[in-house]
Amino acid sequence: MEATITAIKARLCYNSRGQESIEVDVVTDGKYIGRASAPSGASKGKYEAIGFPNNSVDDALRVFNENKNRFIGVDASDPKAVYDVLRGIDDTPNYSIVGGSVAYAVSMAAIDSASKALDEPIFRLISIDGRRKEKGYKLPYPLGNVLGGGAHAGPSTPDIQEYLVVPIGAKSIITAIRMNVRVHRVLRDVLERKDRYFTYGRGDEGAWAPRASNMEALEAVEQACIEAGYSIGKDVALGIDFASSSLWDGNGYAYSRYGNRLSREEQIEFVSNLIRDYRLIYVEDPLHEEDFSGMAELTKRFSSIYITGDDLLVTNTSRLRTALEYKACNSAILKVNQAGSLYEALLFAREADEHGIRLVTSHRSGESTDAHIAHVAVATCSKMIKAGVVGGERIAKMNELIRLEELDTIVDGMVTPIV
Ligand code: 2PG
Ligand code: MG
Repeated sequence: MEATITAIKARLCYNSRGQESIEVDVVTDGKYIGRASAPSGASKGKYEAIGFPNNSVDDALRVFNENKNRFIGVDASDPKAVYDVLRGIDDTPNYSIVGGSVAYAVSMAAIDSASKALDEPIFRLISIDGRRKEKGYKLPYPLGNVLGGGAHAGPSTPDIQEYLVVPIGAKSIITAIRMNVRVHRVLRDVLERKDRYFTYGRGDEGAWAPRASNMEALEAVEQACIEAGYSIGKDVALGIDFASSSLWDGNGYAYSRYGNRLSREEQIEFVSNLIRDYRLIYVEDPLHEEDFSGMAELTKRFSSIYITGDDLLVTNTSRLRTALEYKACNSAILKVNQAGSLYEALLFAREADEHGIRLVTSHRSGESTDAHIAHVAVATCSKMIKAGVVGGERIAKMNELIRLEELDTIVDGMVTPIV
């Protein structure tokens, strides 16, 4: 069954941070409109697809408009067919001609339209595991960013980018989301008690952005889990995205907001101690994006928890192969816009999955209200989805998971085992 593209259009739109982005409408069979807009990161990996050529949405729109007729007649339900057209326009490794945002928005709008034309949910159209079609799909655990700093918040917040919770004890997506929301809410009270001037300010992803040191923040999150009535290690577990390429100054890790500077070896010990002391089950980019061997050291030490590559891998198959050689991680962030097109992201997911690398589908800090990545997470059998806890553009993904749970092809319950 095909869904033939009969019209396509791109326009300027805004993301959740108020930055200019691109939205694409794809029409198949003359009537099924699919729509998607491109997200954008604040802490970007060096090797990910660029957002826009010359940082200009206008330039991206111009290149798109010069080439848009090439998409007419293409089967929108086939991500490879859409990818082939995109690569006919731009075959640079990082989409420097048309921009990764066009690649993202076109490929997601195409599958969105095909889903309507063929009356099939997106996750079934792009499933990387054929057996799932018979066995049924499972839902990922929401990895909730409850407190943040770094590139996502202001100068007196922690240097560490994201303090995360995973509701490991939840048996259903509704319970899982409820638990994350509850921890986020109780954390507000904890932070208010610690600082009576706390403004309830939140960073780019809806996580609280308090004036707090890196350790005060972690202790507050732990405290919030306990006060919310959850047992750490049983009901919930903690995680951290260090986004440490933003801390790395070429020589060491500069925790400059709170006056600390760590050598590579000290950073490895710091991360190891946090994993042990706070029973973290998840650490993302604990070392900068070029340190494959340091990542391998942590993966060897802590093989049972998620040692996750984000900027390290940038959803790029050749980076993944290097990581596999080094055994640099056992888990990978999957961000479609890092790869550019949906097809390239799915290739990455398949290869990671085949090598036992656990996938974590993720939003970007600058988002739209689209919910497509909820489908990407289900289609790729991702163990977790990192999409924030509160805020319209964050909760859109959670609400889509709640809707998906009603479908017959979603087997009751969550992916297991989580750890
Ligand atoms: C990350 C992301 C998303 P950004 O580092 O994992 O949380 O942030 O989109 O700013 O790269
Ligand atoms: Mg990250």
